[in-house]
Order: sequence, then C-alpha cells, then structure tokens
Amino acid sequence: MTQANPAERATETTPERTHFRACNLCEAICGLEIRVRGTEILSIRGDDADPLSRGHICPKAVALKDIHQDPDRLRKPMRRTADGWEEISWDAALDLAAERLVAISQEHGAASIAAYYGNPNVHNYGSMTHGSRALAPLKTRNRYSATSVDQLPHQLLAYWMYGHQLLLPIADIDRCDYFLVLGANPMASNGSLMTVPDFRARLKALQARGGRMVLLDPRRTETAEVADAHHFIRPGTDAAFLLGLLKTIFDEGLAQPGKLAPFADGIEAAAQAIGAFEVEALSVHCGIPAETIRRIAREFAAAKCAAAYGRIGVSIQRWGTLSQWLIQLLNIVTGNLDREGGVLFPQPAVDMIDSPASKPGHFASWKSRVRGLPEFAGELPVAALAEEILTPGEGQIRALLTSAGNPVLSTPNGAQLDRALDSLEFMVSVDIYLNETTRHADLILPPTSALEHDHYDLIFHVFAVRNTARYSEPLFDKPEGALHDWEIFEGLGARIAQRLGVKHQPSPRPDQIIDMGLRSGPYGGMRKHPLDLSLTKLKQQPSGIDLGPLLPSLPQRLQHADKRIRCTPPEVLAELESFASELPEALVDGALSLIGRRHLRSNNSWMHNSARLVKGPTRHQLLMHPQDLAARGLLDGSAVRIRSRAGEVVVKVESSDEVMPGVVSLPHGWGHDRSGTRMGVAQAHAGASNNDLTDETYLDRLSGNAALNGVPVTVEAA
Ligand SMILES: Nc1nc2c(c(=O)[nH]1)N[C@H]1C(S)=C(S)[C@@H](COP(=O)(O)OP(=O)(O)OC[C@H]3O[C@@H](n4cnc5c(=O)[nH]c(N)nc54)[C@H](O)[C@@H]3O)O[C@H]1N2
Ligand SMILES: Nc1nc2c(c(=O)[nH]1)N[C@H]1C(S)=C(S)[C@@H](COP(=O)(O)OP(=O)(O)OC[C@H]3O[C@@H](n4cnc5c(=O)[nH]c(N)nc54)[C@H](O)[C@@H]3O)O[C@H]1N2
Ligand code: SF4
Ligand SMILES: [Mo]
Repeated sequence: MTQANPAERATETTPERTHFRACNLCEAICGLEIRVRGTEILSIRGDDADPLSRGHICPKAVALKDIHQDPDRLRKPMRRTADGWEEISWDAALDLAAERLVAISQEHGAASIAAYYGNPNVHNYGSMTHGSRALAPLKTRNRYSATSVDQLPHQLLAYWMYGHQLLLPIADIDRCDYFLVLGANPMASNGSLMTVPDFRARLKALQARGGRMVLLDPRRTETAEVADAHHFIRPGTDAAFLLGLLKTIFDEGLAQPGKLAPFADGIEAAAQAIGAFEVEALSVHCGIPAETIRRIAREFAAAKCAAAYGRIGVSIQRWGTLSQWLIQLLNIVTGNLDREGGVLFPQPAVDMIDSPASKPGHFASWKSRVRGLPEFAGELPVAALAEEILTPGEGQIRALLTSAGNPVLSTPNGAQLDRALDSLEFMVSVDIYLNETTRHADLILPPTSALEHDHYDLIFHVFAVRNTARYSEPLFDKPEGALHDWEIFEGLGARIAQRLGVKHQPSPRPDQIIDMGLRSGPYGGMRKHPLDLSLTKLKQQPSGIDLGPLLPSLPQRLQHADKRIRCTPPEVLAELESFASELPEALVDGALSLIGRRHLRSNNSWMHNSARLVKGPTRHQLLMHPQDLAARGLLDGSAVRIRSRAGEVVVKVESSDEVMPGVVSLPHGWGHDRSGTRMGVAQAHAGASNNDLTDETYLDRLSGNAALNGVPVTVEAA
C-alpha cells in the first residue's frame, strides 16, 4: 500500500492549470481554486469569484490533497482471507458481494440484509442519486444512516409542519437583525442545516448593521467569543428555555404571526399548552434567570427581523424534536418565518422538494423488530442497529452494507456495535479507508477520491443562506479501472437483480440527472425562466452562478396539499406533556453531563489521517470545570476514567472554565487504537471514543434520534 506518490511524476515543463471546485468536506461547500501541474497539487485556496463563499476556506480544504495522496487510502477492492487482506478485481468483488447478499437474503428473508449510509454520502452527489440502488432489488426495510445521530428531528418536523422532510427554513443571516442561536458552533463547524461559508464575516456584517447575536451553549465556544451575548445552558434543557420565551411572548401579547396567520393552523393550541408553564420553574430547570428569559423574548419579538436557529446541541439530546419544534414556533408566532431577515425557504436550482422524484417522508409506517422504534422516510434509528444484529429470531440482521460511514465511532454505544459487527455472516463496505468499522468487513470496495469525480451539491443548496448553483468537473481523470461510488452501487444492484432474476432498469448518470433537474427546475427553460439553466450553462461558470438572496415563498412553497402550516403536530403536544411531567425529576440528577465538541481541524471520525490536521496540541482531552476537578480531587492533566451506563474510557482531563460546572466535554470521532485498521497517522493520535460512553437506550424518544449530548457520566482518577 505504500506505492510511490503519483504527484512526484510531473516535471518542470508540464503546464500548470487552475481548477475550480466545491469543497466536499463540510456543509459550507466553499469554492476552491486549485493549481495543479500534471497530477501534482501546487496550491489550494479560496475562490474569490464564488458567489456564496466569496473566497472563504478553512484549514481542512488543504487536506483534500492529503486524502487524495494518502498512501493508506484504499484504491483496489480487498477481500478478507484467512491470511489477511487480498486485493481482487472489481468484477470478482462485485460478484462476490452480490452472491453473498442474495444467498443470505434467500435463506433468511429480506430483513436479514441491512445498510448503513454515513455522512459523506450527502457530500457526494453520485451517492445521493445512486446509493439506494445497490440493495433496491433485495427490498429490505433495514436501512440506517447518520440521519438518526444528527438531523432527524429537523426532517420529521419539516415533514409534519411544512409537508416535506427537506423543507427547512434557513436563517437569513445576511439581512437579520437579531440572531438567536442554540447549540451550534459555526466558528468550528462552519454551519449545519445552514450552509453559511464565512460565518465570521457574515456575523461581523450583521453586527455592523446594529444587529445582535445571542448564543446558548453549555460551553463558551469559539462562536461564543464572537457573539454579542453568551448564556450557559444546562445540557438537554433548551426546551425549558424556549418554553419560557414563548410563554412570555404569549402572555405579554407579543405574538404577531402577521401574514402567516391566514394559513398557519394550531397556534392557539400551542399557546394554550404553553400557557400552563411558569417561567420561574423553567428558569430553575435550564439555569437561565427568569429575567434573562423574558428580556430575550422581548428583544426577539421587538426586532424588525429575527431568526432563531438550533443545531446539533439541540438535535442530539433527549428533547431534540420538542426543542426544534419550539424554535420553529418561535419564528412563526413572531412573524419571522418567510420574512426577509428572518427564516426563509431557499429556492435551489435543482429542486429536491418540488419535483416528481421528491420524497416528502412518512413516519412510523413500520417499527424496528426488537425495540419497536419508528421508521422515518424508510430508515430506522441507528441506535437500534446493534440489537437488530445481536438478537436472534426471525428478521435478525445477518449481512450489512456500509457506505461512507464509521458507525463504530459515530453511533451510541459504539463498542456494542463493534462486537455486533463481528457476528455478521457477511459485511461489505464501500469506503476509502480500513478503519474501526470497515475492519469488520469481508469485502471493502473503495471508490475514486473526491478529486477524481464531478460534483453538484444536491442537498446543501437546499439549506444555503443564499441561492447559488455550481457544478464541479473532476480535477483528475479516474485512474485506470477505478469506479466511482455511484458506479459501485449501480454495478452491485445490477448483479443482485440478475441473480434474483428481476429487471434492473439502467439509470442515467448523475450528471444527466442533474442536467434534467436544472432544466426542469425553477430557473430552467422547461419552466420558461430567462436564465434557462442547464448543465452546459453551469459548466461555463465553474465558480458558480448567483441566483440571489432568499425570497418569501409562502404559502405556495408549502408541500401539504392544502398549502397550510401545521404549527402544532399532535405528537409534539403529547411530547410536551411528557416534558412537563419529567421536569421536576430532571433536577435531582447529580451526575456530570457529557457533551461533545467539534474542532475546526477535524471532521467527524475520518480526517485524522492527515498529519497536517492532527499536528499540534492534543484536541481529544476531556474538558472539566475547575470546581468539578477540585470536588473529586483530580489534577489538571491527569488520566481520568469516565463511566456511563454503556461503558467507560480513560482520557486526559483538562481544567477549563469554558464548560459550565456540572458539564464535561469530549469530542466524538476519536478512538483509533482498535487493532486491524490501516490509518497510521490516526492510530498515532488515537484518543478515546465519546461514543463508547453514549447510550443506545438514551434517545429523543419522539423521533428515535440518539441523545448523544447530556449523557450522565461519572469521572474518577484512572
Ligand atoms: N470542523 C468540523 N466541522 C464540522 C464537523 C466536524 O466534525 N468538524 N461535522 C459536520 C457535521 S456532520 C455537522 S452535523 C455539523 C454540526 O454543526 P454544529 O451543530 O455547529 O456543531 P457543534 O460544533 O457540535 O456544535 C454544537 C454545540 O452544541 C453545544 N451543546 C451540547 N449540548 C447542548 C445542549 O443540550 N444545549 C445547547 N444549547 N447546546 C448544547 C456544544 O457545546 C456545541 O458547542 O458540523 C459539520 N462541520
Ligand atoms: N457523540 C457524538 N457522536 C456523533 C456526533 C456528535 O456530535 N457527538 N455527530 C454525529 C453526526 S452529526 C454525524 S453526521 C455522524 C457521522 O457519522 P458517520 O457518517 O458514520 O461517520 P464519519 O466519521 O463521517 O465517517 C465517514 C466514513 O466515510 C468514509 N469516506 C469518506 N469519504 C468517502 C467517499 O467519498 N466515499 C466513500 N465511500 N467513503 C468515504 C470515511 O473513510 C469514513 O469511513 O456522527 C455522529 N456522531
Ligand atoms: S469550511 Fe468546510 S467546505 Fe469550506 S473549506 Fe472548510 S471544510 Fe471545506
Ligand atoms: Mo452531521
């Protein structure tokens, strides 16, 4: 695997060229300007001409080169043998995968086959267009993805309230006057469910206009440093704070839905249910003074335009869906939904929402076999994956396909899943690394690197703070014999169909699908738009096309047939009752509360093999408040043992008043010391996995999303 670096081969006389493309590493989708000579990457910088990112990049962009050139990155299919891994041909690999999957399915039924799709699928448009085609002929309902350790509450609410799982209102940061943020750290994450490249500059502009940003986070983060106000909030108690805001707004007659009123149903029912709470009691629960809650409510309601936004800290917690609902409601009752400077629905050039192929969603149409967790849009919560593998009986999972996912490090009680994967009859992974998850596979199918295929952001334009469109050509030719992710899915699906004797309709290529989407989309010729967008047109402007700021679109954009907003889904009202009855109980909890942490130079679990990114001070230590260290007689810098119901890990502790007393913070995505992986740099910077502590039984119960923040733990000297 230590082949000579192909980048060395270019000579001085090879001409230089400049290539423009989107960075595929995070949701900010920054435009890049990459200078190359032959196959050598000379530089990667921000593309000033990109109408969305305007030259912004972060340190991870340069690591695209490291991943591309990484000698540890897999380039050929590999089969596990008694003597270790063996490279095999693509034909042999796809045949083997199809043969084993079909055999197991025929012997044990469709449910015995499962799939897990990880986060990078969403950053790879061929995986978006073709990912589900791999196993489609097998008709399994055992599908899982990173959605249920991430944004499931948002999608469920969007489906219930606005009629489509992707119809999420996006904060119009470029025109907003008052920006209320809960549980997000865009200075490190570069934004999520809010494609917002160069958050810092956009916030500065907001502040220069006289606007304010108020942040609620149990940690004084990098984003807290640039906000106008930061308030510590006890993990998992955002619902109490938000109820306090809404209670104040309703009590003081500040609710003004304005133009939304004629098509917004259920505000009265919400007001009535929220009226039963007391701001003082809510204040004790979340740790924010009642006067502060009331003041923020009045400021939010009084602002000419305001946006409330909550992300991972609010999504992956016990009350994720309830809290995200309260955020939606706050925007609606103050008339900030569909208001310029408030929150608006983007109008992407390829419309994933208003198109014939669109999938609005469905909820609880079936349940997981062992625990009865609800499906959403055809997927079951990944917190149930290990038990579905480990529990015998009809419908037990016996074979698994993973695609661009590392659930051993990214899903709750990863150690349990680690054991479960060992017991599978067959596992195949479409992945570029031999890591903590794929080490369990019988077969690994590595696709081309991101720089070797073309790209269009099907998803992130749907969540962007400005309407733009951009197509990226491949930077490098695909190596001889290599396959793109979508070709692997297509090849596998075709072979499975052939073995089953069912028809496999060949699919158009991803770029053909995009071209069709552009032509038939809102700026396309088929809708008689003057821009007459098509792939050919986009190719002429590799830095992208500006389609303007977000615009009001209601009620037309709503996807419920009656074009109304369902402000108060009955399921959420029931959850509110559960919250009210658990409110006093939560207070007596004396344990420490574990939260995560993201760093600008890291990306979930899979970029720790870039020496450039992991160098410097350790970033995977536990942060703990000095009072909590003193109370346990622990020393700054010492090794500590963290225990939860699910497991334990030993890590170094750092004294830090960044975290509030009672809260400890450990990033996820580390724990690279497991044997049998092939990621040398990551192994040398192993850390411990946060998800060996998180608990597969601790959920946002309404949606089934994992509650990975606010996990009760104890900490002692190791
Ligand atoms: N550099 C980098 N960028 C990334 C990623 C990465 O790993 N590294 N991952 C990408 C992905 S997949 C995603 S989904 C996004 C996520 O994007 P963000 O949501 O912005 O991510 P985080 O930095 O985890 O911010 C969550 C914040 O919530 C806080 N928090 C924890 N618990 C609670 C709580 O109960 N209430 C409140 N109010 N706050 C709480 C945490 O302290 C943290 O500051 O980032 C993306 N971008
Ligand atoms: N405790 C805790 N846990 C969390 C979170 C948290 O905040 N706290 N955040 C959660 C969130 S938001 C997310 S999104 C999940 C992420 O969870 P996952 O998606 O399961 O994990 P990743 O670390 O993103 O792993 C990505 C995998 O894709 C592979 N890969 C990278 N690029 C490609 C490609 O182009 N093609 C293919 N085929 N493979 C590729 C990598 O090698 C790696 O194996 O983690 C979640 N887990
Ligand atoms: S912010 Fe995200 S999209 Fe932009 S350069 Fe960094 S990793 Fe890439
Ligand atoms: Mo995520």
